Amino acid sequence: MRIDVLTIFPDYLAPLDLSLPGKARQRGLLDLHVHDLREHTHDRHRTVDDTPYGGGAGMVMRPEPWGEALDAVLQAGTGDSGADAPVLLVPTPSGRPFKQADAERLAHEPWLAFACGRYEGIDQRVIDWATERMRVEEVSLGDFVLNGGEVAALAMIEAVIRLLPGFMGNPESLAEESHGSDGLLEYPVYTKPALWRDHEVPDILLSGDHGRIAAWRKEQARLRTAERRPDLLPPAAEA
Ligand code: 6GU
Repeated sequence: MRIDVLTIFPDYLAPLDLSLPGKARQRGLLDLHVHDLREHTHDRHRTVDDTPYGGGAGMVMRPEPWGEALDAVLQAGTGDSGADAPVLLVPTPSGRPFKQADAERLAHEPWLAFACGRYEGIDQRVIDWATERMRVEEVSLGDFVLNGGEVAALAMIEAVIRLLPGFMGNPESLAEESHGSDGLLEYPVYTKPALWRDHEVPDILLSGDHGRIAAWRKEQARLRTAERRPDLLPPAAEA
């Protein structure tokens, strides 16, 4: 998979050189290109923002550097990804929620690009122009505000690339996890020792009875989901 990231802070993406993503890059599973948006400015101060039309607080990212940067990405990536355009993800708190199902769907794409905005956002015409040329998705991590799209892009990239075939050492660990196929949160987990600081591992897990253990885990997942994320539970049957 090819991934392009456009940002004014390329260093924010440095963690993708580490650990599993780093290995995936070395092994050629992930072809990552991080681009500095300021390379596509032409004034002495390398200005990427300006005041909003209509007034108001904050600054808006100017469209021209974005247009040039996206043109360069389209030119560079066409060919070696096998696609003629990436799916463009625009992280923004005003996007629709990014879910595990999105990560699973995007993991099948040959080419993704992330447009990381700062300040009050990117001039909407950049999104509108891009929509005429590629699939564009404005997506959010949740109902809170970050300073820019970089940390969100990092999170989304990790969510996608860990699903690539061959990425994980132990693909079975993908089978049972929160937001997985049953839609519930993960049950609590324990390891040795069986007694630690007066806290015991639940007896059932030491019983060797795999049927009862599976039933207990399912119930724990349901209880935890009801407590923390009741919105994820299937609707209760009508009486
Ligand atoms: Cl995707 N971007 C920003 N800037 N803030 C966020 C977010 C994204 N998701 C939650 N907060």
